[in-house]
Amino acid sequence: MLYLYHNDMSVCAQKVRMVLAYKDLDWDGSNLNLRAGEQFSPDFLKINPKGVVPVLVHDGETILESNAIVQYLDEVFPDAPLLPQDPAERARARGWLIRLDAGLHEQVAVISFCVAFRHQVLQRHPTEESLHGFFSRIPDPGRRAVMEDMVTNGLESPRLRLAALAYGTLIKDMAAALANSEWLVGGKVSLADFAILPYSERLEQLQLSGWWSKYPQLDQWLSRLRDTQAYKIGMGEWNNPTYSQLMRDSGLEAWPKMKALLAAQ
Ligand SMILES: N[C@@H](CCC(=O)N[C@@H](CS)C(=O)NCC(=O)O)C(=O)O
Repeated sequence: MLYLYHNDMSVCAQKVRMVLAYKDLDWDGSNLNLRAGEQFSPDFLKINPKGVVPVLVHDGETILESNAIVQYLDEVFPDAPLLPQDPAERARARGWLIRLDAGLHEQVAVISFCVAFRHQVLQRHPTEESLHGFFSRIPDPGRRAVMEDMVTNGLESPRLRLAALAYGTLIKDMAAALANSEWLVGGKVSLADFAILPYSERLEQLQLSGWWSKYPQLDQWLSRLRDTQAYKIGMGEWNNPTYSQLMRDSGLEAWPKMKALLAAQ
């Protein structure tokens, strides 16, 4: 009944899997290998012409966009609601989701690729011809240009500084929201927490948690969420150790540069 096209380590798929788990919903799915370019296969492009995961198929409806998917799930399966009742709090929770679409999602990709994932691409495509073939399969020219920059320039990409600055702002806003509250919005876990969690965990996997060392409430929030079944089922069980190892090793190597990027704010 619920079918998810996803990827084990994709931040937006992690968010959807946690919501499915929180609501105790049964689902089936395909875990696409994004490095092998399965998202650009003709069959998948028919499902999502953008060539990205996640995609949810439910009762014949195809739902694109992870933030639309989680809100759809919350409406169609209202047990264990994940948006607050109070309209102002609902609006604030949605504000955290919008923030991802308004840039943060792209910034996490920049940081992940410039620090770690570019190494996977370079390893898979050791010759210039093969690398060119990889870039040319990306259908959208804007996305192709960003990928070329991240893979080619890595830590020297000018995009990296902008991504670090965006994260600097996010961290300050999270610290303020969590100063006197266990959750980002209201007195209970919500879509806001499950949406932002993968973007914080990713930084930790990339050894960047030093960016929020002066805000212990962020670590406390992270461990509170890691104690939930939703996290354990939706994220923990899908952790890909090869990716984690790469993020740890390349993150440690990149830390002096990454620390300086944020310190320069
Ligand atoms: N706005 C989209 C973004 C989807 C997206 O960028 N997904 C990534 C994984 S997190 C992807 O499929 N990337 C494919 C690629 O890198 O080619 C959403 O929230 O669903």
